[in-house]
Amino acid sequence: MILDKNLVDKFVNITSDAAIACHKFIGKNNKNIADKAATDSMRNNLNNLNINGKVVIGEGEIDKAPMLYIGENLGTGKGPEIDIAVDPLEGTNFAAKNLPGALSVMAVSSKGNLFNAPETYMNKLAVGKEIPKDATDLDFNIEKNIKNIADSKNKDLTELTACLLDRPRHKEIIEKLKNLKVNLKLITDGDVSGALLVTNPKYNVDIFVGIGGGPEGVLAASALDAFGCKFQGRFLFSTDEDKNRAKKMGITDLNKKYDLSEIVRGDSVFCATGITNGDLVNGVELKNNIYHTETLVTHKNSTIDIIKKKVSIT
Ligand code: VTB
Repeated sequence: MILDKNLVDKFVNITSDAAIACHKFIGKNNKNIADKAATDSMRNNLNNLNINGKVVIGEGEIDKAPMLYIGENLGTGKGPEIDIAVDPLEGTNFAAKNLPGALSVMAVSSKGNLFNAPETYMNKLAVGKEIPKDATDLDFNIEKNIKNIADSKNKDLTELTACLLDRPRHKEIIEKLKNLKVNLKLITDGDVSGALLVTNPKYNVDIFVGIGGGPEGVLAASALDAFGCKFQGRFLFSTDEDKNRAKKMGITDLNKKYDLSEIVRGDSVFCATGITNGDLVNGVELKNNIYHTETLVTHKNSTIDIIKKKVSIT
């Protein structure tokens, strides 16, 4: 197995370190400085690993360096070929404003198994593993998806909750959900975390829907795969530039609906460390010169865990 336990532990250290690097910039109302701290930490640590890694989901193209850019090679080059998806600081606003929900996120797979996603929006749908696969679909209208979820959970519509980004583009779907008397969980940012709320009934979210970042969709999909949940996504290309870039990336059908199995194939690892406290994990805490971090780690077919780490201040 390429992604063995030893490598998984190292990936956990990487998002944990990136979260720690961000810690001193929480609440400084400066998104860029916090993002840079997390990115620099992630890049340095990944470059020290004995892998032949390549960024398939990053923060832009090469001209946007110093962010981790799509196509960037990482690692010593002496090791397995690995595809890496990164979002060193997911929820930059949360970190800058000291609000709950900031995460440092990474997903990895062996080469060729993570979708090489363009930096465009994606229309997404995620539901928990208890919902039959054919009960929901990105191409069903929201009324049908909600009614089918209610039927399969044997619940009233008023007992269901839909999570989506609070954006003007979702005005219509929000109105429809309100008319159905479904409860809303409207998040301001952070739709990796939002999508993962369908993984456990304790979060009380029955469906995650709506348009968010494509890269965040692929990251969420890798964790949802380990949880056995359903995810579908369709990229939205609005400008000619977007469309041309997609074609260069080998996407021929710009309107294609992707199932989870086409976004993440085979084995994958997902790590998300809390920077500020959130639904999934707690944020970094500094006590007596020791940083405490919490990381949600999923490794398909082997691990779903919250790893707590203590790291002495250096
Ligand atoms: C989401 C969310 C991110 O961007 O993908 C969102 O997960 C989508 O973009 O945390 P808009 O803000 O343009 O709606 C973030 O909110 C920020 O990257």
